[in-house]
Formats: sequence, structure tokens, C-alpha cells
Amino acid sequence: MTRFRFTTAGESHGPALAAIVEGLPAGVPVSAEEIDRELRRRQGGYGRGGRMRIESDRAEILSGVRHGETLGSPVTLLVRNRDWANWTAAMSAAPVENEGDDEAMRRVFLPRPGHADLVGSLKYDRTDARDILERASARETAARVAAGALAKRLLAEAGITVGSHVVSIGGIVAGRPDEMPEDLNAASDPSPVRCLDAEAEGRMIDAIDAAKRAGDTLGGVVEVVARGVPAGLGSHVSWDRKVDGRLAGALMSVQAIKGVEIGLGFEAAMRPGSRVHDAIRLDDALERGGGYGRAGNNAGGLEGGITTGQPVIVRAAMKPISTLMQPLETVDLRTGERAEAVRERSDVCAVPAAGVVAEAMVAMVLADALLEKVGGDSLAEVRRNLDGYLERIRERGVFAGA
Ligand code: EPS
Repeated sequence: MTRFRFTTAGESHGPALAAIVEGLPAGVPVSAEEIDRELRRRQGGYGRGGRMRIESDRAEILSGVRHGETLGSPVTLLVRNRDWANWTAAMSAAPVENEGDDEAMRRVFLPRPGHADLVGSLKYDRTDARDILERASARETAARVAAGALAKRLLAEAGITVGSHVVSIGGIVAGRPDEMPEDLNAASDPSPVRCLDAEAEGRMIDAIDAAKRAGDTLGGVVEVVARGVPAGLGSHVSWDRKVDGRLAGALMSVQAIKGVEIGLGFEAAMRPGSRVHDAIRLDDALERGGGYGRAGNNAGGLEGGITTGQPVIVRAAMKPISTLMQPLETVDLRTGERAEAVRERSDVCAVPAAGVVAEAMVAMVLADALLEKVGGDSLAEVRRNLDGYLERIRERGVFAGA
């Protein structure tokens, strides 16, 4: 990310998470309430564990916003961990007296297969895997969602919306609606698993209950849809400017994500080209496609690393959470003895929340690509540049049709 950048900091049970967001133009309306709405969406979903009953995530805006509008300067967001109150000694930045008390320090010597516990401990030369898992925890995604809310606001001001829904949980696959709802989140958010198929929703909930009883966890697939994306974001000219690669990288960086598909995805590899590629026609209906439309959208709104003007459709596959109440075999980091992995409080399934996190990541990649295309130091300038560009490609479409 070059134009819109963000970084996060903070441990899962430290005092707070923070995000610094750079590159927002001046004049973007921003409110803590709007960010908090996104944070609440991330906290929800059937299958979450005890932590979400402790937290009620709220963003404090520490810089970059004045009287409800961005200044163009870096925006700092802080999300406090309420659970910190229970961890002040175990996670103290300063040395504490009872450091030798492994239990009080909540030290972890039994790394969980699938988590960063073992590899992080090797790489950073730590014996207490708590030094690793605190940052590897998906709690960090709260900061991403807060930052993503700013990107979403910028995109909304430019006519671009980003929503998501759950495609599958634990192997139960939702039926696909004939047409995606225009306001995707309005349709998916009321579902406890953020699923558009009511019949599959019931089976997903049963599967989560069964996994919980068995001390197990479940993964799944989420889909993000971005609408109103103009044709021409990203570029074919260099590998690191392709929007599909940037989306895949951004989504794969989310905790527990193991795969990303765009449009038809892996299915495209099974079909002949005639049943994959989306025929081109002159079509005014695709408002931001420059007067060109398509017979379908198997490409997921991306060709040659450039957006086509059709909805951008990306799916991410989340593995099951690696903290199991019926733990797998592991090795004690102190003694090398065979042991059972640590049981920590955790979620049974966080797939519905992963959709919200995926929206944030997609929004930040698209905000970056939008600013790269049209530039602008103020929101008004971004809009003017975007309108000028859209007019130019529309003229071309009209010309081709004449
Ligand atoms: C999470 C908070 C964490 C976990 C979960 C995500 O809180 P705690 O560890 O205190 O229960 O519930 O993280 C994991 C499942 C993980 O493996 O790291 C959150 O805020 O999303």
C-alpha cells in the first residue's frame, strides 16, 4: 500500500490496540460511532467465546480528525482492551516482583499446533509462548477493522460500497442467491452466522454447537463484494500494482486465512475458456464501466490486475481456530517432553467475524488503488478527479457505439 497505508500495534491482553492510518485526504467525514458500528459487527457471530462478553470495543480518535472531518494527517485510533484489568501483572511492561510465578504470569509452554506459538518461540528465542501468541491472536483484527472503517467511509464518499457474507462453515455450504442483495450487509448482518441462506444457517449453527460439545473448532469461507468500483483501478504493468495480487496478499495476512479466490476462483481451472471469460458488449447499465458491460462476472471484477467496473468479488478460506478444548499432541518447550497443547479460552468459530475483517482489508486495498488512480489531497479533489476520469471513459464508450 503506497497511498493509503496503515499499521497496527498492541497485544491481545495489553492495555490497548492501536492503528495509524495514513493517506486519507482532508475533508472525509469521520465519527467514532461509525467506527464502533464496524467494531461491533466484528465482535458478533455465533460461535464466539467468552472474550467477546468481556469486551465492547470502542475506538478513540487520537489524531488526524477535527470537528468530524479528516485533516489529511495520520489518523491514530485506539481500542482499549477491557480484559487488561485482569492481566496487569501478567502483561506488565515494567518488571514485576512475582515473575517466577508461571501461573500468575500466565506463561505458556505447550504450543498449539496451527498457532504461531512454536515457530514464533523459535524465531524470537522465547520459552514462554505468551510472548508470541499475544500478538499473533486474532484480537489484532479489531485494529484492522477500525482502520478499515476509515477506508470504507472514503470509498462510500466515492460511491463504492463493501459488504460480505458467509459462504460456508464446517463444510456446510450456503446456496447462492440468484442476485446478490444491493445492500449486502443489511441482508447478512441479521443472521447469527451472517449467511444469506436460512436453511444452511440452521445447519451451520447446529454444526457449531456439535463442535463445541466435542471440544473442536470450525473454519469456513467468507465472500466480500465491492460495488461501484470504477473500471481502471490497479495496473497490468507491474506485479505489485495488480489489484488481484494486492487483495490476495491483504486477505492472506488475516489470521487463520489459508486461501483466497477471485470471481470463479479455483473453479475457473476446471472449465474451458468459453465457459469462463465474460463476453464484452456495449452496455450503459454498468455505470462505471465506461459504457462497456459483460455477459457475466466470472472474473470477479478484475482482468489483468485492473478493475472492470463490475463488482469485485473475493472469497477467503479460514481454517478452524487452533485452540482446541480436546487438544492435539505437542512438546513442552521447557523439557522437550510429549504433552497436550495448552487450552486457552477461545472461540469455536469466528467465520462470521472474519467476513467483517475481510471487508476492512478489501476496503483498504481499494482505497489505496482509488487514491493511486485519481489522487487528491481533499475529498472534493478526489471526487472531481474521479468524475473527470469517469466522464472520459464514458465518452470513449459512447464514441465506440456511434
Ligand atoms: C479475539 C480475542 C481473543 C480470542 C480470539 C480472537 O481473546 P482471548 O484470547 O482473550 O480469548 O478470543 O483469538 C483467537 C482465537 C486466537 O487463536 O488467537 C478477538 O478479539 O477477535
